[in-house]
Amino acid sequence: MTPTITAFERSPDRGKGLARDMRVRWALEEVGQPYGVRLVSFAAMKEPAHRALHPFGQIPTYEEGDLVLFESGAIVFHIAERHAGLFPDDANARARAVTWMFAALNTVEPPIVERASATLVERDHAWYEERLPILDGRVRHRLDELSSRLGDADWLDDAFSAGDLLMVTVLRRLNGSGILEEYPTLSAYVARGEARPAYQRAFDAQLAVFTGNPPAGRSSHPASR
Ligand SMILES: N[C@@H](CCC(=O)N[C@@H](CS)C(=O)NCC(=O)O)C(=O)O
Repeated sequence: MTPTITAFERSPDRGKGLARDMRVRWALEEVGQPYGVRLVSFAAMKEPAHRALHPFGQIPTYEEGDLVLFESGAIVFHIAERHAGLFPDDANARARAVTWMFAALNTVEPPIVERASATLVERDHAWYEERLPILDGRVRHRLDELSSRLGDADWLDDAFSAGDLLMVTVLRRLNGSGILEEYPTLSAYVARGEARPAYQRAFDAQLAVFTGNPPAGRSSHPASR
């Protein structure tokens, strides 16, 4: 059954791969699963019809028959469980991949999102200039630790996994901050993720929503709510 995901009708990042449907698109592309996309406006996301799918009124969601999921991490986990390509076969290696998924979303993403939110909505406050270096410091702290662990490896635990997929998308949220560039090994890690054909297909599909030129082969439905 072809799943349908939701994505921004008009993404604030102008379709540059930062909205979290990118994670889901990338995962689906990695495993070769075709998917449909229903685009939603900011207003529609807060309507009851969308909240029935996503209690917090956000994207992405994932519908597959009777199954409705929200939370990008849970959706990627579901895709990785149902298809080959995102989890290693070995049970312990798979458990470590899951650990990296949680680390990406629970340990690395929070300071990055906190910083990004501050730059968007706290700029006009008198204390912003004092707060930003504190937030930068929290991000750097995590990147110091992550780059130490990654070392010269290509991926976090041997082969590319759903853990890397989420970590790369999380680190990409630093685009424009200049911080990631301070970490050459992490920058190279993100570039490796971005160079994967599946990533590129997902990126092109997300960007096409913004430009209005969907690539061939995608079934992209207009917003219905
Ligand atoms: N933890 C959620 C976060 C979802 C989220 O923040 N979605 C954003 C787009 S990337 C959104 O819908 N923002 C609009 C809003 O919150 O009104 C996930 O990973 O799926």
